[in-house]
Order: sequence, then C-alpha cells, then structure tokens
Amino acid sequence: MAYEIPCWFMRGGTSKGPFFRAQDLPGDIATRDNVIMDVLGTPDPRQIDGLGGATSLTSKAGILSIPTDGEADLDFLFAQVGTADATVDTTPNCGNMLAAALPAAIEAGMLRGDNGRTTRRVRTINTGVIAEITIDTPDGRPLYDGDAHIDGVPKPAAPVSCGFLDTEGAVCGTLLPTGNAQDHIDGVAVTMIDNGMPVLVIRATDVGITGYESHEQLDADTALKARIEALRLKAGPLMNLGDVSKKPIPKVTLVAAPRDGGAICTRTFIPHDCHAAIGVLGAVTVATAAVMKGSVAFDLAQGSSGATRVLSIEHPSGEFSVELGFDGERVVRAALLRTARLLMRGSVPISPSIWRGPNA
Ligand code: NQM
Repeated sequence: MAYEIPCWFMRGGTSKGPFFRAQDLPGDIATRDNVIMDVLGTPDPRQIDGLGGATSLTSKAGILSIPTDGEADLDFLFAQVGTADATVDTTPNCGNMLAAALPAAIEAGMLRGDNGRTTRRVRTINTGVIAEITIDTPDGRPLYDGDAHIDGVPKPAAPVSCGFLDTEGAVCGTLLPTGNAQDHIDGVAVTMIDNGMPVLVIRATDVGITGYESHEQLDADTALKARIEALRLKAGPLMNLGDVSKKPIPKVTLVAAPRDGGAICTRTFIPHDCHAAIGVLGAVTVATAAVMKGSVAFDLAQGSSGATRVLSIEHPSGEFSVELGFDGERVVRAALLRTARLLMRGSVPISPSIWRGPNA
C-alpha cells in the first residue's frame, strides 16, 4: 500500500500547486524533494504521472510550518519544481504561491482564522522575506468567492492583500548586487536588481524587439531566447548567484515605454519561457527599477511622485498594479492584490519506491 500524505491543492495568484504541512513530509531534504517530484510527476515534460501542469507556473509546491521565534505567524517554504528536469529549487521566492499560504494553513488546521477578516505575518523561509497577508474569513473560514479581479485569472475571487517589507536584496544580498544602477554585458546596457526577485532588466529595443510582441511570439523566437540566455548566464555570477545554468533565477525582463496608460511595459522570461503575465516579486522588482534614476528602465517609465506611488506594470495579458512606499528615494514597502482558491483537499499517495512513510 502506498503511504498517503495530506495535501491542499491551491491556486495562488496566477500559479498553482500542492501545499503540505512540513510535519507530513520526510525530514531528509533529498527524500522530501523526491516526494514532491513524485506528486507533481517530475521529471517529464508532460508531468503525465503527477499533478503538475507541465509549465513552470503550475509546477510549484508550498510547505507550511508554524514558527516558534515570534517573528512570523506562519512559515512558508516555496519549491519551484522542474518539469522535464529532476530539480526542486528553494532559492527563489514566489509571491503568487505565497498568496495561497495563509488560506492553506487555515484549511489545514494550522492557524485559526479571525471572525470576519484575518491578517497574519507570513515568512517565506526561502529568503526570510515577511509579508503581511489579509484575507476574508467569515466565521473564521477562508472565503474564496469575491469581486477582486487579477489579470491572468478568468474569474473574480476574494481579495488577498499582500504587504511586503524589506524585500531589498532578498536573494542577491543587496538591491543592486554590482553596486550600479546600470552595467554593460557584452555591450548591452542592463540593470541587475533584486527587490524580492533577482531580475536582469534590459531595454527590449537593445535586443532587437519592440517589447510589445505577444508572449507566444516571443516564446517562438529561439534566436532572442539564446541571446538573452547568454546575457543571463553572465549576469548570474555578477548578481552573487553563481552558475545559473540550472537555476530559475535571475528572471529576464525586457522593458519598453508603456502604451496602455501604465508606468512601464514588460515581457518577462522565467527564465526560458516568456511569462503570460509577470511574477509578483518580479513586478515589485521591475517597478523598483522603473523609479530608479540611472536604471535602463527609468527613462522609458512614466514617472510619478510622492511617498506612496502606484505603478501599473503592463505585461502580455494586462497589467499588475504595485504600490510602492518610499523613504526618500528608497523603496521600503510594496503592496499588491492577489486572489487564491482551494482547488482540492485530500491525500496524495506516494510511490513506494520513493517513500514508504516515517515508520517504514
Ligand atoms: O515573482 C513567476 C509567478 C512567478 C513568481 C516566476 C512570482 C514572483 O508568476 O514573486 O510570483 O517568476 O517564475 O508565479
């Protein structure tokens, strides 16, 4: 008999994947990763023998635990799981899956919701970033139905509001790992920046495109992909990330002047496929580049001023609004809206060749 573990399958923003309680998974990291790959059906480009959706946005998992240090109410470990490649990467953050962590923890009985609305501090333990998450909880239970719309999700749903503090240098150590707002790699002007997600920002026209192409068109452009991958591989060590040939970071965002009333137009590669939208912390990071004098995005961006600014980041399927809070010129706070939904709760059998449970 296969050993089964409890699982809550959640959509978080424009991503989805299984959530587990850390206590239900193997303590040994290699075995834990094998279990997660078994659940999702990795390695296989179609993930036919698992729950994964065969794209990087649907090949993710969340692991939840209750911290004891008083700094946060919930710890969330994000796992980016390969599809064709047998990889489980816990280096990056994911603001989309993060949006599902609090409802998943209440569903799993790890936290109790307040009557009406629940706000908790959720720490992404991949990098230590803490976000204050607020969800609707009539009778203490997560509400999923609602009127909030986010581009990339067809149906409106209940809002999940996410406020981030201290995202600067979450993965690379500092906001600008080279110390510069602009550098050159192979003669191309770039901004290497991390405000929650390491991103290599490049002007679209500097790599021969307009920046307004559809994501399908860019996905099919193998010459462009090879060119930006060559730049990304060189950026990795400069961003304190070492050899990134097998890592999903840095992401690459090609920027152009906005054309739908937003602050900047983006096409993001995560890192090899073009995102149909843009990641959460990717958007926060690109918004930060857009307001930074000297960055490759600054002159293209529509400026705004004030201690709190809302920047609409245009992407292939709409826009993503990021609210940035400033202390002088420095971005010190980012807030945004997501939605989440419980798609399935149950237990998932693990292949006996992978794990037979804690007492086997
Ligand atoms: O940037 C895509 C996504 C993400 C990650 C990616 C994310 C983030 O859309 O915080 O949410 O960059 O791989 O889920």
